[in-house]
Formats: sequence, structure tokens, C-alpha cells
Amino acid sequence: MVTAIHQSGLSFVDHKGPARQVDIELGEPTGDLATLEPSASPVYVTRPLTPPLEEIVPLLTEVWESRLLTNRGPMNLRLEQALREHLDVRHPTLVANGTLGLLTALFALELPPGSEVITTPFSFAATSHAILTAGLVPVFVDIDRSTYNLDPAQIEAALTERTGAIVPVHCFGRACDTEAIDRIAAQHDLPVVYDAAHAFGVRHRGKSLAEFGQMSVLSFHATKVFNTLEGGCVVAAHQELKEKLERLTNYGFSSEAEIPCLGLNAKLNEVSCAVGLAGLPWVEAAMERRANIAATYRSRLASIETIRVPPIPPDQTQNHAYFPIEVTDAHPKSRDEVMQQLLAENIYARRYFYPVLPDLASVKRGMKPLSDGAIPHARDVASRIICLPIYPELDPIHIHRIADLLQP
Ligand code: T4K
Repeated sequence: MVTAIHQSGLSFVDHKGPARQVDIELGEPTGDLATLEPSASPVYVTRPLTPPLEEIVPLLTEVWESRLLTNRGPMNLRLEQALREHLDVRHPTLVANGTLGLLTALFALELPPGSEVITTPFSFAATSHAILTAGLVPVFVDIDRSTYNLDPAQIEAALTERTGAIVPVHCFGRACDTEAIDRIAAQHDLPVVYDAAHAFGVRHRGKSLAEFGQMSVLSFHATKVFNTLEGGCVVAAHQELKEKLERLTNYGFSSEAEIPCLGLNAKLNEVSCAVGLAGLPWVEAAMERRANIAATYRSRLASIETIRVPPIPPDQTQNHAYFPIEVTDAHPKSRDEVMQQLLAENIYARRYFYPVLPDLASVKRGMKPLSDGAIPHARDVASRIICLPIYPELDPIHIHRIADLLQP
């Protein structure tokens, strides 16, 4: 748990152990690599950013004293304003989680039921589930092999008269080819809803990555770079759309007795907003730590030719929410054998994202069927991908140990 930010760096405390200072440049491993035993406690793919309890309590006290617990109360408005400034976005609306954020955004489009939505096969289930829950039909097209994001040429080839929207994902916080996607969308008068669940704090082409498209949806789940326990945010392109989103998160009410279009209950409660307000000042330093961890992984893995580390995309900043690697055919172990090898050492890396979405039974029954041999890049990446542990207080010794285990 993060306990304090000092000028020299972050200080972390083990839940069991005493506080210890970790230099922001990345501290020394805490043990001797040569004699290292498998970790006694599990090393997870991520751990939540948990600000000091004493910074949350005053905010919770305010919530308790006001007895305003939800329905866009004062904490909600404060967090929204804080995010406007922190993320440099104009029209954010807080939501109960990223999945409901996507659903609310799709409701806002008011597409005819059964409209096709062009989207990526390489993402978390929530992306497709939101499309299906909105009564729309996911149309999967392949990804770009190096960015893991929708390939714009494939989007163009999949357009039909039933296409109602495009839902790309900035996978692992890596920006989509927004220029090409925006051009296609404008040519065909189609809305774009970016799933920016992984993209907190990322800047792209001189602005926040959450400012692209008609709407961008962020997740503030516990596993994300910034969290409100559960939560999320829909960033709208203009104020009128934001006001519509606010209504849609509140059942669709436009006044006490009027609901012009179908809404949800997707409001973020005041306790979550208080946690978010306490966490926000810690995010920059936490992202810096993540950057140092990513750099250490990169330098340790650079010499392992059988493991591919995807290149850092140009034209954007990084939040290092995830550290993906690919196990190539030249590696002596398969991807799943590598996963087992890590697991045997108590390292819980994850196969984000496997299987590809069209292979999920939940998605298969409502999607536009795929032709044979479609989405080869997505399938190839999904069969090789491993996301390695990355979170601010990850002990560098685990990075070195993982790199050693990945040696052929
Ligand atoms: N779009 C995309 C592209 C997404 O990736 C997601 C969510 C969404 C939309 C939807 O956003 P939300 O509706 O979730 O706001 C996790 C997250 O639950 C999910 O938010 C995330 N993407 C997805 C990629 O990962 P799991 O099932 O892998 O999480 P879980 O519980 O196994 O957690 C991973 C590790 O994190 C654990 O092994 C330990 C650690 N952990 C987790 C939690 C919840 C903690 O240390 N503390 C915790 O409280 O899905």
C-alpha cells in the first residue's frame, strides 16, 4: 500500500511489514537474486492504488455528515471537476463502472436495434458485452499486428448500410490510429465510441486520448491506473451530449415525470468519488514508478530474442497500465507453459486477452458470423500474449526473477 509521496520518491508499506522507502528511479531488489526462493506471497498482475486511509477519512466524514450518498452529490461534482483538470477533458460524466459507461454511451447514440457495430476481437469481454446488451450486433474486424488495435483498413472493408457505429479499444493504453478512424467515421457519418478503459492519463496528438471520438469511456476499476474501487467516466465531445449522458445514467429522467429515452442506473456513488479524490494526487507518481518498472523489464528482456516486447507507439505518452509480451515460436516453451512456469513461482501473470472475443459463447450467439480465416492477427496475438505484473510497489526483485525465468 502506498503510504506517502516524498520528493525523492514513493514510500510503500507491505501489509505485514514496516514502511520502506523506494526510490522513484526504481529501488534496489530487496533480496539476493542468487539465493531467491519462490515468492512466499503471490505476485499479482496488478495491485490497486490505495491512498493512505487518513487521506480518505476526512472525505468520507464529509459524505457521512452530508448524508448525500449518491445521485450526483457534491463528491461526484468535485471529482468530475478534478478529472476535468487532471485529464484535460472538457465534458466528463462519472459512471458506476466502465461496462455501464460503454452501455450508457451506446444508449446515447439511439441506434436502431440490430445495428452493426464494428469493433475489435482483442479486448476484455466488457467491450462486446456492452454492444450486445445495447441490442446491437458486434462485427469483428482484425487488429493491426503491432499496436493490437483495430486496423482502419479492415474497418473500411466491413462497412455496410447497417453499420451504426465504431467501437475501437485503446488496448493496454496504446492509442488507436485515431486519424484514420476519425476520417472513416466522418466520411460515412458514423459515431465513434472509444473504449478507453486502459487509457487513463494518456496523451495523444497533443491532447488527452479520452478527447477523441463522440465519446470515450474510461474504467476506474480497482485494477486500473486510477481507481474509485469500481467506477468509470464517459467523456463526451460536447456539453449537450454530456447532459444526455447524465440523464441516461439516471434512468433517462429529463424532469420529475419525463423520460424521453431509455436510461440506466449508472451513477457513481459518493464513497467511490471520495476514494477517487484521495487517489488522484498519487497517480502521477504511481505512473512514474510504472514507467521505471516497464523500462527495467524492457532492458532485461531486450536480449531474449524468443520473447517479443511490443514497441512503444509514437505520438503518445504511456501510462504503463499493462506490460504485454509475446511468446514467439522460437521460444522453447509455449505461452501456456510459460504461464505455468510463472505460476509455479507464485507469479500470477495473465493472458489478457485470451480467447478472442468472437470465441466466447456469450458473444458468439449475437455477433455477425466471421468468415473462415478472419482476424488472423488477433488470433495470433491472443495465442502468444502474456501481461506481466506491473504496479507501483512491485519489488524489482520480481522483475529480475521473471526475466530470468523467461530466458530460453
Ligand atoms: N473495456 C476494457 C478494454 C476493459 O479491459 C475493461 C475492464 C472494461 C472495458 C470494463 O471496465 P469495468 O466495468 O471493469 O470498469 C479485470 C478487471 O475486473 C476489469 O476491470 C479489466 N477490464 C480486466 C482487464 O481485468 P479480472 O477478472 O482479470 O480481474 P481480477 O479480479 O482477476 O484482478 C486481477 C488481479 O488484480 C488479481 O489477481 C489481484 C489484483 N487485484 C484485483 C482486485 C479486484 C487486487 O489486488 N485487488 C482487487 O481489489 O478483470
